[in-house]
Amino acid sequence: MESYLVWIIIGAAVLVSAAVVGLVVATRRRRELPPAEQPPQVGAGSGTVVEDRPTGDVGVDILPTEVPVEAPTEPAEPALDTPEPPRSRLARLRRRLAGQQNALSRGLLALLSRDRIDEDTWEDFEDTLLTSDLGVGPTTELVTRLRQRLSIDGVADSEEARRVLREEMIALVDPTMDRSLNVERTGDQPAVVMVVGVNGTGKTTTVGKLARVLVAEDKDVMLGAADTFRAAAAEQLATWGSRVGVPTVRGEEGADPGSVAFNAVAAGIDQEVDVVLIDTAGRLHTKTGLMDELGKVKRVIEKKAPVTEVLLVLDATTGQNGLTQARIFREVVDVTGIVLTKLDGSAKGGIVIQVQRELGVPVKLIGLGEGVDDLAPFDTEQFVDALLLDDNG
Ligand SMILES: Nc1nc2c(ncn2[C@@H]2O[C@H](COP(=O)(O)OP(=O)(O)OP(=O)(O)O)[C@@H](O)[C@H]2O)c(=O)[nH]1
Ligand SMILES: [Mg+2]
Repeated sequence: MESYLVWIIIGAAVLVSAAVVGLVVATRRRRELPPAEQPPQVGAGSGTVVEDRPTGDVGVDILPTEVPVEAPTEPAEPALDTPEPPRSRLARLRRRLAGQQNALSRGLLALLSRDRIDEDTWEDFEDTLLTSDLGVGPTTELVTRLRQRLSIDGVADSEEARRVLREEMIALVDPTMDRSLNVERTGDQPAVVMVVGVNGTGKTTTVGKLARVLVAEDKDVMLGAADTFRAAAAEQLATWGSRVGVPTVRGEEGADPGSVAFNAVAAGIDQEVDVVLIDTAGRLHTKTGLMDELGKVKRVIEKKAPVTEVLLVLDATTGQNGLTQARIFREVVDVTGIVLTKLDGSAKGGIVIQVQRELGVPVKLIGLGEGVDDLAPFDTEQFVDALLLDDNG
């Protein structure tokens, strides 16, 4: 009986000491823990974070009318070399489209090299157009027009057929569309270009290359890093900035994109630049939809100056997917021009025609590679010529 009591006492002692040890460890841990995570704060100046407003729910109406803006990060060293002129850029497009032996070009050549075009040939041709991302509507239209013209006039030779085809392709791409960029200063306000698109399409790269083109045209340019999804995004843009010799306004990772864009435009007005280029995110931290956020960024900017151009960047290699994205973006930000990137890759040129049809918005710029000069203004005739290029072209 006594030993039973002894065991009870020992057991109780063990329990009490375990509880005490547990308590001590827990208290220590709590002391070591960092303070609970704060909501990301809004930067009110370039490169700075001023803890005055929470990010998650920044409404357009609570933005201050005047935000103190610090001097943007000055580029480390200005670009000294001169950008490649557009004409030779387009010559490179010709080579690249030809180099990849794209299906459209080959299909067209096959068609043109026949002496007589029979039903099977037309069908093959139609298939080729469809697999080149031309889309059903434009394909049917093109084939119908060609059949009409070639049967009425007869095909004298393949040169003649090529000429007719060239004309019809140009008509499809539509040379009447205004492809100029609205990048002129008006009064005391800079032009503001917003660059939008899903992640990875080439927005940041396009902003960098475009800045270089504008600098070459003697324009003063300011960049705004409104992609605050990750710190590396602002860094990537600032690197482009220093590469081409223009300043970049940025906020901290997680800062409110609208606020950074607003600050960039404010700095652009203060410093009397000609063009402010705003890079935006393809993804977000907050639960707000990307589209809502972009609409908000645009409205916030417009408290300072009108957005003169909204460029939607689409990766040409994504085909149909890109079209779906385009439709969604058009709804919220009133896209004024398309930048079709990665045309140097496995892209099929027909997407140019389809995307313009779909949106009623012209392709204004094309991306031809990752280099600084790999952006060219879109030129209908040159583009069609590049598509129709044969090995001797
Ligand atoms: N081949 C080729 N690559 C390109 C072109 N444009 C952009 N890229 C590459 O595509 C990748 C993504 O480009 P980014 O400019 O970072 O794309 P982004 O849209 O800003 O991406 P997020 O910031 O993540 O939304 C990079 O590796 C670029 O070098 C192009 O015209 N041709
Ligand atoms: Mg980017």
